[in-house]
Amino acid sequence: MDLIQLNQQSIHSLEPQLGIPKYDRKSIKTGIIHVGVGGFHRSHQAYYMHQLLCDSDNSDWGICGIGLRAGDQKIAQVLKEQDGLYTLITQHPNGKEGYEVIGSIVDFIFAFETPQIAIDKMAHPDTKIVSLTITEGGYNFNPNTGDFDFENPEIQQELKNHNQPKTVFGYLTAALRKRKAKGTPAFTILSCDNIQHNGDVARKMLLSFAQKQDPTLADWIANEVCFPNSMVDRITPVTPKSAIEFLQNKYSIKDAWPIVCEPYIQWVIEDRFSNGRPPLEKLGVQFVPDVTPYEKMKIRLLNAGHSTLGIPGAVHGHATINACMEDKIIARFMREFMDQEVTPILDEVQGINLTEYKNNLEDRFSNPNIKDGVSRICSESSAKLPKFLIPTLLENLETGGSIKYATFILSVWGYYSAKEVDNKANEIEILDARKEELHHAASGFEKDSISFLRISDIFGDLLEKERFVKLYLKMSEALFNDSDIHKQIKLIFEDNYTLDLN
Ligand code: CS2
Repeated sequence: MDLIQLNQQSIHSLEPQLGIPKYDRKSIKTGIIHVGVGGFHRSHQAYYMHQLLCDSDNSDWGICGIGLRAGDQKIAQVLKEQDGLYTLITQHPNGKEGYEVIGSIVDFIFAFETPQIAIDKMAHPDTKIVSLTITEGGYNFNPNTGDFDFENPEIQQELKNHNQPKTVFGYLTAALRKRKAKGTPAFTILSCDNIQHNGDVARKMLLSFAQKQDPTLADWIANEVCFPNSMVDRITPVTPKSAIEFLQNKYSIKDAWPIVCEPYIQWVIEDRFSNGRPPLEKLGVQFVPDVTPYEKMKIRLLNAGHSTLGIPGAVHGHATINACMEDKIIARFMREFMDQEVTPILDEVQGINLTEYKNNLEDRFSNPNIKDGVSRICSESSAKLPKFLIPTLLENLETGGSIKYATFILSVWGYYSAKEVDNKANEIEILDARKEELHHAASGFEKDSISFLRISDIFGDLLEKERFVKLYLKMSEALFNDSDIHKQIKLIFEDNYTLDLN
């Protein structure tokens, strides 16, 4: 059978089992510009907007994606060939699957090649919101001090050349400068990254940059642009080849980049917008005055929970998060970490029973049809752990709480960075912008046992916390002698280490 190339023209000839956009995509305005159209954006925000667009009252809220980086070329090409359309495949734990063609991304600009078009689009009066999924690293802060990193050569270039932006900061200031000059109201900047106080961080970073580049503009941004904090959630693994093949074999559709995700979805946003917002509450999105307790709960339990499975799981030789959950010892390790180290430092979250939330996380991580790669979870740990895990450790050091689970993760991370192979001598796929530096520092363990902890912008002043350093050294020594993860975790359950220390 001939394959049907997924695009606007072919959409009506697709199988009836497949949901297709029930709105006239040509009449949609792009009220949202999104920077960072990755898998997560396509399973989460673009899915919400797709649902919203089914109601013709909301036709101002289509999305125009923007790709700033050279690496965005592939998505630019795919979305161009497919007129922004792609299939969202929802995988339920019981094997049920949902297929829906998402139509909310009605335009895409590969800004890396055409920066001025992107600036003009952001500056257009139709643009009401610029949303971001640029990853933890994209905010360009020093993870230890939280200050903007002016050393970054791209930032230095942008500071001099206002009209040749490279990073999101150059684009946002260029577009906002234009809006200010023309008297167009400011847009909202809506961060959708897994960073606590993501809106506040976006604001602080943009204002630091703008202040250096153009102080009058910085004042205008400070007064006119809202940066709501938000908590986002939907597990979205890297698209497996099998998903592409499945669509071809079962539905005869040629979709070069479908997205696979879990059924669970959540979005909690502070209701502070500069220039209007879509009525997302109709879809169950929660608008709250303060998102802090929600984001802290999610980042410290879900995201850190992922790392507490993935890092030991990688060394043990597991490929997926569901395999880590099937491993009773690693799964129990994660739950103990959540119960003993995270739960005590969380504030009460209105309407949420934490035990149920954690049970639900276990179910989500166990979903056998998501097959979330351990390599995705461990990717960019150098940016993730300072946000997801180390703050929990610091809070417990402060209050005298348990630190053994979080400390063990940092020890295993050091071991993993030094050896780069699992216990079966297979190479571990490590995706981290700082891989070399991590490897170099961690490999020094035998000569200088705290060499890894000396990466100060990751570990901050942990090196000065005696209780932590003693435990880290014992755990690391044990691991470097015998990297049997199960054996080492059992020692922790038996309280071997802490008894020793007191
Ligand atoms: C994961 C997240 O990459 C990670 O560290 O924990 O991508 C996670 O899957 C999402 O935040 C789920 O909402």
